[in-house]
Formats: sequence, structure tokens, C-alpha cells
Amino acid sequence: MKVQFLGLGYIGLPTAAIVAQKGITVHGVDVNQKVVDTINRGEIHIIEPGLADVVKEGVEKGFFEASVNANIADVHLIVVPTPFKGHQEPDISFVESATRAVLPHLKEGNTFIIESTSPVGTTEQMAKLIFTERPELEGKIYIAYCPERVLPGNVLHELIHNDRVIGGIDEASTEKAKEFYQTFVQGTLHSTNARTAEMCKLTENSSRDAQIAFANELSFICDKAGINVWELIELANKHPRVNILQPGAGVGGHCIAVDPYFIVSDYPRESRLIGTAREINNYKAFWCAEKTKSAMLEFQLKHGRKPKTALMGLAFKPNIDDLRESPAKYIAQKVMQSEQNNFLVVEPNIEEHSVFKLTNYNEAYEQADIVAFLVAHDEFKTLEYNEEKIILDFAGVFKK
Ligand code: SAJ
Repeated sequence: MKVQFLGLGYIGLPTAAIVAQKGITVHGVDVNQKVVDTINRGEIHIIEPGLADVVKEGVEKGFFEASVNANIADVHLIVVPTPFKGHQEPDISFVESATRAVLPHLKEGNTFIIESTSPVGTTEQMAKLIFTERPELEGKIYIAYCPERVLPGNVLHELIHNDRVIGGIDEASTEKAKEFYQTFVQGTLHSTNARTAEMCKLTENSSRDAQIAFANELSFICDKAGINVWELIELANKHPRVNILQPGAGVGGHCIAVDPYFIVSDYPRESRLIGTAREINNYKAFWCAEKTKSAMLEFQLKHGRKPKTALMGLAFKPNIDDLRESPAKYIAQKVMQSEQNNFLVVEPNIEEHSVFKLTNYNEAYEQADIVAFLVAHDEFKTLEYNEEKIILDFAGVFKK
């Protein structure tokens, strides 16, 4: 069996490497020549624990090679990004161009699988495209959708152990796609149709977004009501059927803050809760920035000098070095626009940053008058609560 991956990013590359580890021949395709060259040297261009070794092994043993051109294979996987265009509308043009790249190489008996997060109907749309361009293949190839659902930082483990939802355009396609995933997945493979599988991925992340929005809404209410939101949630969660998530500085990353819009843009009237959750979580970051600015102003009025403000954390969630789509970074940028000089920016998971001058977290905590915790990194939890400082604990660092 030969397997071809189109897209060698955060999901495509680890999946390709794991398949190659099984002794299956893998051809990886990426539009970026640099990415292709890096992989062919047995190196990687992204950060993910353990990945470097698996890629190196696959390349050295000759099971994994990359190229900018698509080729013939038995199984073709589309694992490219689906960004936004215009006003938060999903852009499936990468999925389409990857499909077009595979088109001339498709043969009878091939399996074509889309993993990219996609709006409902994308797989059927790509099937239509394939059968319009290659009508002789109608009924002779297998087409399915199977979303990835791995957590960044734990990708290698989750790719193998998580359950997968697999939806074909017909039952034969579902079965064929399952055969492929059986080669490396130890979790259960659940069968459905393509539209349900597409919606399932969007539902998983929208559900998490809505639950975080509930926690963030509680944080607004508790701030006004003079209640410690962390204590409140802990107590409410003592109920056997209540499980509230944690408020924070907002929702970041490339999935949870993005995927709900794939539903909202296609079904705006039906998805009011999902859309409102997005608004609440976006507003949370703005609210944290405003709270920090007010604290700085109050300090200046009271003490007759500008405060030193520590901004603790820039990553999009605790204990990672990923700053993309990070609410903490947005807050830091927003707060620092209004004032000059008196900031200490902290991110213990990165060495340096092109825009922010970084300070060690202990030093920043010691020197600052105002300390805004934007991410609950483990390092911050080792700090003693200091009554003399103005502490804005947006991330629950000091929750009991
Ligand atoms: N967050 C909170 N409060 C919480 C939990 C998270 O504010 O109680 C925030 C985080 O700080 C972060 C954001 O939400 O800013 C997202 O973090 P996350 O850990 O919930 O998720 P991601 O984006 O790292 O990965 C998610 C996962 N989806 C779910 O847990 C439903 C992952 O399994 C998916 O594979 C991934 O999205 C994806 O690729 O879609």
C-alpha cells in the first residue's frame, strides 16, 4: 500500500510519520519547497514533542519522502488548512486545490479522504468535482471524511489512541477509509456519513467554546457581584451533574476560536448560541485589557506616578510556547498601545520575541506594582500571593 498526504503541517506531518512508522510507503506533498527539503533531510519545521524522531526514522528507513508534486497512491489524504475569507467565512480553496492536484493521479480502487476541518457538504462537493473531471471513476473510487481531533502537544499519542469518526459518501467508502485507519489507530473507529462526520468536528469544538463562554460569562457576573468566580465554579461542580469549565483571558488557538464560525456562516439563524459564545469569548480578552488599563489609571491617580505593570503569559493556553491567535498576546498589545515604558512582559516558554522584550517571571513579579495573569502557566503557580501588589488574576493562577 502507498499512502499520499497533501499538506505536511501540524496534523499531516505527524500522521504521515506514524503511518511510515508502520512500514507503509508514504509520499508527502507540500506546496512549500522549504518544508519538503526539511523533511527530506529527516528534520521537522514545527514544534511537537517526539515528532522529530519519528520523521527521522521514516526518512532514514526509506518509508517516507516528500515532494511538491502529487503522485499516484492507493490512499490520498487531504490535510491542508481551511482559513477564513471575507467576514469569517470558511475558505475551502486549499482543499479544492489539493483535490485538483490529486485528480490526474486517481485510479480505480483508490481511497480519497479529507481530514481538513471543513464546512458541511465539502466532501460531497469534492466528490462532485472529482466525478465531473474524471467521470470514468464514478462508483469506482472511495471518498470519505475523517476529522482529526488531537490536542497540540500530545499529538503522537492522541493520533494513535483517540477514537475516530469516519463518514463516507457511501457505505463502501466508509468501510475502505476504516481499513486505512485500522493500520495505525488503536481507538475505536465510528462509522457515519460524510456530512455528519464534518459536522461532528465542528460540533466538538463549538461545544467546548460554548462551555468556556459560560465560564467567562460567570466571570463577568462575579466581578460585578463581588464573588470569587473560581471558588464559585469549584463549589457548583460539586453537584454530580454539573461540570463548568474555567474562565480565562479568552479563547485562542487555531481550532476552538475558528471552527464555530464554520457553522455560524452557513446556518446563521439557527446557531444563535454558538455565535453568541464566540462573541462572549472574544469580548473576554477585550474586557481583560480594559480592566488592566483601568487598574493602571487608578494607580496613577492614587500614587501620582505611572505603575509598573507585569503582563504574565503570552501563549494561547497554559504550558505551551504557541502564541498564534492568543488572547494573552492580544491583551498585551492592546494594553501597551496606551502607555509606554512601564511594562514587564513575561512568557517563560519562549526565549525571545521579535516585538516584546521578555522578562523573567520572578523578576517581573517582584518589580511590578500591577500584575496581570493572562495565562495560568505552572511557573506562575509557584509564586506567593503578595497582598501589596494589585493582582489581576484573569487566569486563575491563585485559585485554591
Ligand atoms: N480554555 C479556557 N478554559 C478552559 C479550557 C480552555 O479558557 O476551561 C481556553 C484555552 O486557554 C485556549 C482555548 O480555550 O485559549 C483552547 O484550548 P483547548 O485546550 O481547549 O483546545 P486546543 O485549541 O488546544 O485544541 C482543541 C481540542 N478540542 C477539544 O478539546 C474539543 C483538540 O482536541 C482539537 O483537536 C483541536 O482543538 C482542533 O484541532 O480542533
